Amino acid sequence: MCPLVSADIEEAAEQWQTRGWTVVHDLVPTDEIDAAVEELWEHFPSPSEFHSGSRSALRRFETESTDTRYRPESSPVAETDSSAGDSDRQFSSKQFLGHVLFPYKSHLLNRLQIHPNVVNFAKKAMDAEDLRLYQARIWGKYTGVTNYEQPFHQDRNHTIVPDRIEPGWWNLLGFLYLSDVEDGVGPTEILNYGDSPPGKETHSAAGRRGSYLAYRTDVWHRGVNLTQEGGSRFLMNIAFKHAHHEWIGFDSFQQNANQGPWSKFAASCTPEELALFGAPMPGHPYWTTELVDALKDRYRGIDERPWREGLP
Ligand SMILES: O=C(O)CCC(=O)C(=O)O
Repeated sequence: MCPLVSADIEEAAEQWQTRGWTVVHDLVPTDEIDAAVEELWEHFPSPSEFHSGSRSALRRFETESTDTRYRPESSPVAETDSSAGDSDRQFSSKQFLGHVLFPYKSHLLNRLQIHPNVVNFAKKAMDAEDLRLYQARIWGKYTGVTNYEQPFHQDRNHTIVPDRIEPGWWNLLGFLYLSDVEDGVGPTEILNYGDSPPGKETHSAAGRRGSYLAYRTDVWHRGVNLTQEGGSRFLMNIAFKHAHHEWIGFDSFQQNANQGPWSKFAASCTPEELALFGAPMPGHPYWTTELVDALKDRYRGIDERPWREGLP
Protein backbone atom coordinates (compact mmCIF):
# COMPACT_ATOMS: atom_id res chain seq x y z
CA MET A 1 0.00 0.00 0.00
CA CYS A 2 1.24 3.53 -0.80
CA PRO A 3 2.35 5.66 2.16
CA LEU A 4 0.03 8.54 2.92
CA VAL A 5 2.71 11.13 2.47
CA SER A 6 5.20 11.06 -0.34
CA ALA A 7 8.20 13.02 -1.48
CA ASP A 8 8.44 10.90 -4.58
CA ILE A 9 6.87 12.88 -7.40
CA GLU A 10 5.96 9.89 -9.57
CA GLU A 11 4.35 8.06 -6.69
CA ALA A 12 2.54 11.19 -5.47
CA ALA A 13 1.21 11.86 -8.98
CA GLU A 14 -0.10 8.33 -9.15
CA GLN A 15 -1.73 8.70 -5.73
CA TRP A 16 -3.50 11.83 -6.92
CA GLN A 17 -4.72 10.01 -10.04
CA THR A 18 -5.92 6.87 -8.27
CA ARG A 19 -6.74 7.92 -4.71
CA GLY A 20 -7.84 11.46 -5.50
CA TRP A 21 -5.39 13.26 -3.22
CA THR A 22 -1.81 13.27 -1.99
CA VAL A 23 0.50 15.28 0.20
CA VAL A 24 3.77 15.84 -1.65
CA HIS A 25 6.09 16.18 1.28
CA ASP A 26 8.75 18.94 1.09
CA LEU A 27 7.93 19.76 -2.51
CA VAL A 28 9.35 23.27 -2.09
CA PRO A 29 12.54 23.59 0.01
CA THR A 30 11.88 25.10 3.44
CA ASP A 31 14.50 27.81 3.00
CA GLU A 32 12.58 29.14 -0.01
CA ILE A 33 9.33 29.06 1.96
CA ASP A 34 10.92 30.78 4.95
CA ALA A 35 12.42 33.56 2.83
CA ALA A 36 9.03 34.29 1.25
CA VAL A 37 7.16 34.01 4.56
CA GLU A 38 9.27 36.81 6.02
CA GLU A 39 7.25 39.01 3.68
CA LEU A 40 3.90 37.45 4.56
CA TRP A 41 3.55 39.94 7.41
CA GLU A 42 3.04 42.71 4.87
CA HIS A 43 -0.40 41.15 4.45
CA PHE A 44 -1.12 39.38 7.74
CA PRO A 45 -0.50 40.13 11.42
CA SER A 46 2.29 37.83 12.60
CA PRO A 47 1.00 35.05 14.89
CA SER A 48 2.56 36.67 17.97
CA GLU A 49 1.06 40.04 17.06
CA PHE A 50 -2.33 38.47 16.47
CA HIS A 51 -2.30 36.49 19.72
CA SER A 52 -1.13 39.46 21.78
CA GLY A 53 -4.81 40.34 21.96
CA SER A 54 -4.34 43.62 20.13
CA ARG A 55 -7.62 44.80 18.67
CA SER A 56 -5.78 46.47 15.83
CA ALA A 57 -4.25 43.11 14.81
CA LEU A 58 -7.73 41.56 14.61
CA ARG A 59 -8.98 44.58 12.70
CA ARG A 60 -6.05 44.32 10.29
CA PHE A 61 -6.78 40.61 9.76
CA GLU A 62 -10.43 41.36 8.99
CA THR A 63 -9.57 44.10 6.51
CA GLU A 64 -6.07 44.18 5.01
CA SER A 65 -5.69 40.36 5.17
CA THR A 66 -9.19 39.70 3.84
CA ASP A 67 -10.22 40.46 0.29
CA THR A 68 -13.38 42.58 0.22
CA ARG A 69 -15.56 39.74 -0.97
CA TYR A 70 -14.66 37.69 2.12
CA ARG A 71 -15.33 40.41 4.67
CA PRO A 72 -18.18 39.64 7.08
CA GLU A 73 -20.56 42.10 5.44
CA SER A 74 -20.26 40.17 2.15
CA SER A 75 -20.89 36.79 3.87
CA PRO A 76 -19.96 34.46 1.01
CA VAL A 77 -20.56 30.86 1.92
CA ALA A 78 -20.37 29.27 -1.50
CA GLU A 79 -19.53 25.67 -0.74
CA THR A 80 -21.59 22.88 -2.23
CA ASP A 81 -22.45 19.25 -1.68
CA SER A 82 -22.06 19.07 2.09
CA SER A 83 -22.41 15.66 3.62
CA ALA A 84 -25.60 14.69 5.40
CA GLY A 85 -25.01 13.88 9.07
CA ASP A 86 -22.60 16.76 9.51
CA SER A 87 -25.13 19.06 11.10
CA ASP A 88 -22.88 19.97 14.05
CA ARG A 89 -20.29 21.30 11.60
CA GLN A 90 -21.24 24.42 9.68
CA PHE A 91 -19.71 26.70 7.10
CA SER A 92 -19.58 30.27 8.28
CA SER A 93 -18.31 33.45 6.70
CA LYS A 94 -15.75 33.90 9.50
CA GLN A 95 -14.00 30.70 8.40
CA PHE A 96 -13.15 32.50 5.16
CA LEU A 97 -11.49 35.55 6.66
CA GLY A 98 -7.83 35.83 5.75
CA HIS A 99 -7.97 35.43 1.98
CA VAL A 100 -5.39 37.60 0.18
CA LEU A 101 -5.54 37.36 -3.60
CA PHE A 102 -2.57 37.13 -6.00
CA PRO A 103 -0.56 39.21 -6.93
CA TYR A 104 0.87 39.96 -3.50
CA LYS A 105 3.00 42.91 -2.44
CA SER A 106 5.95 40.55 -2.11
CA HIS A 107 7.90 39.44 -5.17
CA LEU A 108 9.07 36.28 -3.39
CA LEU A 109 5.49 35.27 -2.58
CA ASN A 110 4.50 35.99 -6.18
CA ARG A 111 7.30 33.75 -7.45
CA LEU A 112 6.24 31.04 -5.01
CA GLN A 113 2.80 31.03 -6.62
CA ILE A 114 4.33 29.46 -9.75
CA HIS A 115 7.16 27.51 -8.12
CA PRO A 116 8.58 25.12 -10.75
CA ASN A 117 8.38 22.13 -8.40
CA VAL A 118 4.64 22.66 -7.96
CA VAL A 119 4.04 23.31 -11.65
CA ASN A 120 6.04 20.24 -12.63
CA PHE A 121 4.17 18.11 -10.14
CA ALA A 122 0.85 19.30 -11.57
CA LYS A 123 2.04 18.53 -15.10
CA LYS A 124 2.97 15.02 -14.06
CA ALA A 125 -0.23 14.38 -12.13
CA MET A 126 -2.45 15.78 -14.88
CA ASP A 127 -0.23 14.22 -17.55
CA ALA A 128 -0.20 17.43 -19.59
CA GLU A 129 2.23 20.20 -20.50
CA ASP A 130 -0.14 23.06 -21.28
CA LEU A 131 -1.72 24.08 -17.98
CA ARG A 132 -3.34 27.22 -16.63
CA LEU A 133 -3.13 28.48 -13.08
CA TYR A 134 -6.68 29.36 -12.13
CA GLN A 135 -6.69 29.78 -8.37
CA ALA A 136 -4.02 31.90 -6.67
CA ARG A 137 -4.38 33.29 -3.15
CA ILE A 138 -3.07 32.97 0.39
CA TRP A 139 -5.29 31.80 3.23
CA GLY A 140 -4.40 32.50 6.84
CA LYS A 141 -6.13 31.17 9.95
CA TYR A 142 -5.46 31.79 13.64
CA THR A 143 -6.65 29.84 16.66
CA GLY A 144 -9.67 31.50 18.22
CA VAL A 145 -10.92 33.56 15.26
CA THR A 146 -13.86 31.20 14.91
CA ASN A 147 -14.71 27.52 14.98
CA TYR A 148 -13.15 26.35 11.73
CA GLU A 149 -14.91 22.93 11.74
CA GLN A 150 -16.52 22.42 8.33
CA PRO A 151 -18.84 19.67 7.15
CA PHE A 152 -17.38 17.20 4.66
CA HIS A 153 -17.90 18.52 1.14
CA GLN A 154 -16.67 18.28 -2.43
CA ASP A 155 -15.47 21.46 -4.15
CA ARG A 156 -18.04 21.85 -6.88
CA ASN A 157 -17.52 25.61 -7.10
CA HIS A 158 -14.57 25.48 -9.51
CA THR A 159 -16.67 24.80 -12.60
CA ILE A 160 -19.95 25.79 -14.18
CA VAL A 161 -20.70 22.29 -15.51
CA PRO A 162 -20.54 18.83 -13.92
CA ASP A 163 -16.96 17.68 -13.32
CA ARG A 164 -15.40 15.27 -15.78
CA ILE A 165 -12.84 13.46 -13.71
CA GLU A 166 -10.53 11.53 -15.95
CA PRO A 167 -7.22 12.03 -17.73
CA GLY A 168 -7.28 14.98 -20.11
CA TRP A 169 -10.24 16.59 -18.35
CA TRP A 170 -9.59 16.77 -14.65
CA ASN A 171 -8.27 19.79 -12.76
CA LEU A 172 -5.96 19.81 -9.76
CA LEU A 173 -6.65 21.75 -6.56
CA GLY A 174 -3.94 22.29 -4.03
CA PHE A 175 -2.60 23.95 -0.88
CA LEU A 176 1.09 24.79 -0.62
CA TYR A 177 1.85 24.94 3.09
CA LEU A 178 3.56 28.16 4.18
CA SER A 179 3.61 27.06 7.82
CA ASP A 180 3.88 23.61 9.39
CA VAL A 181 0.40 22.12 9.21
CA GLU A 182 0.09 19.57 11.96
CA ASP A 183 -2.44 18.44 14.57
CA GLY A 184 -3.81 21.45 16.40
CA VAL A 185 -3.42 23.89 13.50
CA GLY A 186 -6.02 22.52 11.14
CA PRO A 187 -4.66 19.93 8.71
CA THR A 188 -7.45 19.24 6.24
CA GLU A 189 -9.35 16.01 6.87
CA ILE A 190 -9.82 14.02 3.68
CA LEU A 191 -11.20 10.75 2.35
CA ASN A 192 -9.94 8.58 -0.46
CA TYR A 193 -11.66 8.71 -3.82
CA GLY A 194 -14.75 6.50 -3.77
CA ASP A 195 -15.25 6.85 -0.01
CA SER A 196 -17.95 9.12 1.31
CA PRO A 197 -18.76 10.14 4.86
CA PRO A 198 -19.85 9.03 7.34
CA GLY A 199 -18.19 5.79 8.35
CA LYS A 200 -15.25 5.69 5.98
CA GLU A 201 -11.66 6.06 7.06
CA THR A 202 -10.51 9.68 7.10
CA HIS A 203 -6.96 10.95 6.76
CA SER A 204 -5.24 14.02 8.07
CA ALA A 205 -3.33 15.89 5.37
CA ALA A 206 -0.62 17.04 7.78
CA GLY A 207 2.70 18.20 6.38
CA ARG A 208 5.62 20.45 6.99
CA ARG A 209 5.85 23.87 5.32
CA GLY A 210 6.83 23.40 1.70
CA SER A 211 4.53 20.39 1.36
CA TYR A 212 1.70 20.48 -1.15
CA LEU A 213 -1.72 18.92 -0.61
CA ALA A 214 -3.10 18.13 -4.07
CA TYR A 215 -6.66 16.88 -4.37
CA ARG A 216 -9.45 16.41 -6.87
CA THR A 217 -12.93 17.85 -6.86
CA ASP A 218 -14.47 14.41 -6.30
CA VAL A 219 -12.87 13.72 -2.91
CA TRP A 220 -14.68 14.55 0.30
CA HIS A 221 -12.73 16.75 2.67
CA ARG A 222 -13.22 19.43 5.28
CA GLY A 223 -11.42 22.13 7.24
CA VAL A 224 -10.96 21.41 10.95
CA ASN A 225 -10.66 23.70 13.92
CA LEU A 226 -7.40 25.21 15.16
CA THR A 227 -7.00 24.26 18.81
CA GLN A 228 -3.33 24.90 19.53
CA GLU A 229 -2.81 27.88 21.82
CA GLY A 230 -1.29 30.74 19.83
CA GLY A 231 -1.64 28.63 16.69
CA SER A 232 -1.93 29.71 13.07
CA ARG A 233 -1.95 28.16 9.63
CA PHE A 234 -0.93 29.77 6.35
CA LEU A 235 -1.18 28.21 2.93
CA MET A 236 -1.21 29.21 -0.70
CA ASN A 237 -4.08 27.99 -2.89
CA ILE A 238 -2.58 26.84 -6.19
CA ALA A 239 -4.95 25.13 -8.63
CA PHE A 240 -4.45 24.12 -12.26
CA LYS A 241 -6.65 23.26 -15.20
CA HIS A 242 -5.90 22.22 -18.76
CA ALA A 243 -5.52 25.06 -21.28
CA HIS A 244 -8.78 26.03 -23.03
CA HIS A 245 -11.03 24.60 -20.30
CA GLU A 246 -12.95 27.84 -19.87
CA TRP A 247 -15.68 26.21 -17.83
CA ILE A 248 -13.26 25.89 -14.92
CA GLY A 249 -12.17 28.98 -12.99
CA PHE A 250 -11.89 30.75 -9.67
CA ASP A 251 -9.54 33.76 -9.62
CA SER A 252 -8.87 36.16 -12.49
CA PHE A 253 -5.69 38.14 -12.99
CA GLN A 254 -6.29 40.66 -15.75
CA GLN A 255 -7.75 43.34 -13.49
CA ASN A 256 -4.40 43.82 -11.74
CA ALA A 257 -2.17 43.17 -14.73
CA ASN A 258 -1.33 46.79 -15.55
CA GLN A 259 0.17 47.85 -12.27
CA GLY A 260 2.63 47.42 -9.39
CA PRO A 261 3.47 43.94 -8.17
CA TRP A 262 2.12 42.22 -11.27
CA SER A 263 4.40 44.24 -13.56
CA LYS A 264 7.50 43.28 -11.61
CA PHE A 265 6.33 39.67 -11.45
CA ALA A 266 5.51 39.51 -15.17
CA ALA A 267 8.90 41.02 -16.06
CA SER A 268 10.55 38.11 -14.24
CA CYS A 269 8.60 35.43 -16.11
CA THR A 270 9.60 33.12 -18.91
CA PRO A 271 7.11 32.54 -21.74
CA GLU A 272 6.16 29.22 -20.13
CA GLU A 273 5.46 30.96 -16.82
CA LEU A 274 3.34 33.71 -18.39
CA ALA A 275 1.49 31.03 -20.37
CA LEU A 276 0.23 29.68 -17.01
CA PHE A 277 -1.90 32.85 -16.97
CA GLY A 278 -2.93 32.48 -20.60
CA ALA A 279 -0.32 34.66 -22.35
CA PRO A 280 0.29 33.46 -25.94
CA MET A 281 3.58 31.59 -26.33
CA PRO A 282 6.33 32.64 -28.74
CA GLY A 283 5.36 31.58 -32.23
CA HIS A 284 1.65 32.17 -31.58
CA PRO A 285 0.01 34.13 -34.45
CA TYR A 286 -0.92 36.85 -31.95
CA TRP A 287 2.61 38.23 -31.92
CA THR A 288 3.95 40.89 -34.28
CA THR A 289 7.14 42.93 -34.01
CA GLU A 290 5.14 45.87 -32.65
CA LEU A 291 3.51 43.75 -29.98
CA VAL A 292 6.80 42.28 -28.84
CA ASP A 293 8.14 45.85 -28.56
CA ALA A 294 5.05 46.78 -26.55
CA LEU A 295 5.55 43.79 -24.27
CA LYS A 296 9.11 44.92 -23.59
CA ASP A 297 7.79 48.39 -22.87
CA ARG A 298 4.99 47.21 -20.62
CA TYR A 299 7.12 44.88 -18.51
CA ARG A 300 10.46 46.67 -18.13
CA GLY A 301 13.24 44.12 -17.78
CA ILE A 302 11.41 41.16 -19.32
CA ASP A 303 13.56 38.97 -21.55
CA GLU A 304 11.47 39.36 -24.69
CA ARG A 305 13.90 37.52 -26.96
CA PRO A 306 11.94 34.24 -27.08
CA TRP A 307 8.87 36.09 -28.38
CA ARG A 308 11.00 37.97 -30.89
CA GLU A 309 12.75 34.82 -32.04
CA GLY A 310 9.34 33.20 -32.51
CA LEU A 311 8.22 35.82 -35.05
CA PRO A 312 7.76 34.54 -38.60
O1 LIG B 1 -9.12 24.84 5.20
C1 LIG B 1 -9.13 23.64 4.93
O2 LIG B 1 -8.39 22.83 5.48
C2 LIG B 1 -10.08 23.13 3.90
C3 LIG B 1 -11.00 24.17 3.41
C4 LIG B 1 -12.00 23.70 2.45
O3 LIG B 1 -12.09 22.55 2.15
C5 LIG B 1 -12.94 24.64 1.84
O4 LIG B 1 -13.13 25.74 2.34
O5 LIG B 1 -13.52 24.26 0.78
